[in-house]
Amino acid sequence: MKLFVSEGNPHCLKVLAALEVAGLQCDVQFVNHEEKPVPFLSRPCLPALLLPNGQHLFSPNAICRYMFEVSGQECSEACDQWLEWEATELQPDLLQALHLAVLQGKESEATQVLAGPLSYLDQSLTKGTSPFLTGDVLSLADLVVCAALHPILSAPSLASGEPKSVRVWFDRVAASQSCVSASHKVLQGKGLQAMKSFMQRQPAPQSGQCRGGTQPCNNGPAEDEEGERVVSQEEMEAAAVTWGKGLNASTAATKRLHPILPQEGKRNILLTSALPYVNNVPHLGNIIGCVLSADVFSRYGRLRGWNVLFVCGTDEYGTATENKAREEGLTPQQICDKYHAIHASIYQWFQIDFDFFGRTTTEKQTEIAQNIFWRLHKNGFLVEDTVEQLRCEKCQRFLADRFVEGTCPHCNYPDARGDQCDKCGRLINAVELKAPHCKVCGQTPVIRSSKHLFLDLPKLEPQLEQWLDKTTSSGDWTANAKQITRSWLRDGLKPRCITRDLRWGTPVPHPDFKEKVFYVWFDAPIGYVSITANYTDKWEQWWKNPNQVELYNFMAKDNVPFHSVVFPCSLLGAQDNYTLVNHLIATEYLNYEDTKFSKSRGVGVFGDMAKDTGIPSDVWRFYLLYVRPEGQDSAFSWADMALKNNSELLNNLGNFINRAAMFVSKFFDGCVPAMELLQEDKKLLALVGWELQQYIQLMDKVKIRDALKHILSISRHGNQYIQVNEPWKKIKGGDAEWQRAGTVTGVSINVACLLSVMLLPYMPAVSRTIRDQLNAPDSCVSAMLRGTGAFTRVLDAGHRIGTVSPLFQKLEVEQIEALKKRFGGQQPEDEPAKKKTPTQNAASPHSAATLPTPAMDVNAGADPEKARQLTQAVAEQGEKVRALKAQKAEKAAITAEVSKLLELKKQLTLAEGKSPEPTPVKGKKK
Ligand code: B3M
Ligand code: ZN
Repeated sequence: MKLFVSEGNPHCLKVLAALEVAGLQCDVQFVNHEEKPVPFLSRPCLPALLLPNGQHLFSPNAICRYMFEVSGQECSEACDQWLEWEATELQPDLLQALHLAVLQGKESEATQVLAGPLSYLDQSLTKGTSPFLTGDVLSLADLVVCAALHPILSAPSLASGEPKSVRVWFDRVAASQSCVSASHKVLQGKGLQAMKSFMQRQPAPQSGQCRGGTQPCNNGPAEDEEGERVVSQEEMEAAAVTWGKGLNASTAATKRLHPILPQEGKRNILLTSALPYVNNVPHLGNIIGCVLSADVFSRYGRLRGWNVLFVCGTDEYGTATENKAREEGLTPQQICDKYHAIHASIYQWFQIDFDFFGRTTTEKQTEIAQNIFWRLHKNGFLVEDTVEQLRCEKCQRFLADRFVEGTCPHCNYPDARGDQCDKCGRLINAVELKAPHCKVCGQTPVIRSSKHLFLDLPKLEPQLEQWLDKTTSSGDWTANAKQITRSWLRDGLKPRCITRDLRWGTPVPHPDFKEKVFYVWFDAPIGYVSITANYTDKWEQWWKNPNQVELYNFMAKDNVPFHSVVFPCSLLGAQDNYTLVNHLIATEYLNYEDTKFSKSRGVGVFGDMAKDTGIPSDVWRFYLLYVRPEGQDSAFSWADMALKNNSELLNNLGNFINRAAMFVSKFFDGCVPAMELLQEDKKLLALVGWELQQYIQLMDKVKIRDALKHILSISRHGNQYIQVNEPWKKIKGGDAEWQRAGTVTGVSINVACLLSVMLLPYMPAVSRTIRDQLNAPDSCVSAMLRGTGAFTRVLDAGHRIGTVSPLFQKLEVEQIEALKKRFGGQQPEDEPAKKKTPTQNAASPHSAATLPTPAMDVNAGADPEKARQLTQAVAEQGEKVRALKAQKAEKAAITAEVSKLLELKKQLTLAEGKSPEPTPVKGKKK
């Protein structure tokens, strides 16, 4: 007997456990996931058992059962039933849960998926009196079910919500020698991560979503053997009908008129992005975490026809600003002015389309913050207390928040800040820090007392919980936002100090606290309100209008508790009918390559440097959104950025749009040809329509990264459609063929138009360029994303398109290497040790020392206009070559055109100011 298993394959756990319990002699062989040990099966199928008679078993439960029987142990009817349940009920949910947890990092969603089967298990366990599933002794049923649940229930990040009876039973079974050793062999102590490569080979379990009832059912696509979605006849016909309807003139785009105010009968969306600290230059992680994500959603919302107001601004008060002022020898106000302008220009470059970008150091801020303060005071939600505070005798000041660092009292992280620990995320009272030291001079501070005011969170807790229950169930809160909030409440709320012994802040108006200012985290969220008030006098229509307004807050996860607990408590306690957050959207962290962004070490790309890379703003946006830390930390990687640019933007999306447009301009004199749909065209319409609907469903739920993938799927479908239908060949055929070429071209150019709309939130400039090239009416923008979304014909036969040119440029390896080096934190050796300031960075694009490759030397002999023309010529020539090859033309003819193409490419390289590729040495004389 021989058992084939593979590492990280969860189905192998149970067979190994069963083997051990059965005590059989068996040769166990670990093979890789692709191995096909069962000769007559065309797909890999593990585990598999080779029987002495040469036959194979390859259903995991059948293997277990066989082993038990051979060893002479009975498998009762009850046991059989459990095996049946495990295979048909538990497994589908389990696979979905593993997919969510292992590949998508969506742990709380994974737990939700399993709620149904676990409660069934719970009922069975609590109904009976015996400790095991089928009686008083451990049976095969226990082994199989326990092994199946093992990866999930033994993962610390996942196990928590399961019923108690299940936990007790599981711990009992999992502790058995057979389970322990099976788990060790398969998971190697790596837990969930051990299963990653196995899970990546499994088809995404989509239809399973409809079973549990907790997830929206998306009529998960049926797939054929190649994994392509099967489109039904009805779907195709429906898609063709939608297509035929064409543009509805009534959906003309509405212009944005300021001030934007809530409107009766509309979805009124107030959208905020966390207010970036003014004391530094934001890095890519900051940008994707708040402003960029919020920008994409607000652009999308406007396309959907919602009435959106998007506000943001710089967060200017606090110790961090005072620190920076000291560092740069400026006043805090000068620092704010300087960095506010830097922030504004960075966001402008990234095309962040705020309705208003304000700041927190304004009169309105003082007015509104003090008003909220007095209301809290009057309503009895502020309490006075004497506080032990750290004071640095050397610096002669109280060390609030960021002036002190030490070891976290909760998790022992050595670099905890005075107010929060970056490692465990918990809030800290500076005096609780172990081994504290002054950040300015390094001395150990002493403890002194001072009188302060506290927001009485315990008193507000019942109201808060009631509101949270409602808002988190009706709104879209990201899983991390809910989880962080829950853990805050679980730990119990304590009064929070809202005053500080500082100068740079909103003054506390109470006469007993004249020398103090508000704590930044009391003050900053009020900035959303005051910034809106600086935008319009009618700000209360947004902020004191919870019935008509939906509030979305975008932020990175470390900001969550202030937006879900502290700020809502301030507003609830003010009792002034404030609009509270409905949807709290928090990202995880973005790392830089395999480390963290660090201004001081010069590691990572900061907002002001992105434009110096020569990579267009839209491409930056695309890549950041492609790796948006949605549900899980992610990383920025130069190599990956180049890869995604070259494969997804250039070869997939850009190629499709450019081909479609080139066909119109070359084969049909720039006019969209007549279209007569055949089955194949309708199939494409249905496929595209489905992707569009997925996109809308995901975007409505702010799954920005996931939605982007559906745009790329559309162009992939489009490329395939062109490839199969070969319009460049048919154009040369008889009437019928010529007409086919027309239909395929006409459908494709309309798909391109749809893509321009779907792309708009992500890549606004590219979207605009496509629409210009297609000469598409503005009304198409508002037409296709309304309601459930409709892919309809917007460019009719006879429509004249504009001038076509390529949309994207290749990112070359050497260019990327140079950038990677430049932002990798090492200083070039011959770089004089200049004092670095954020605006005048040592690694400026014009300093030759940091630009070792000629590819980046953009100034030498570059001629942008010529380059543009040549780019077009290269594209056309490339198309010609492709067409010749496709026609299987004579070799000599192809070679001639290929050498023209190479010559054009060479000229292009020169016009771009790069040096041409080195000539290959092989076979040539020197
Ligand atoms: N400035 C923290 C941050 O940028 C803080 C956000 C305030 S939002 C009201 O991460
Ligand atoms: Zn000091």
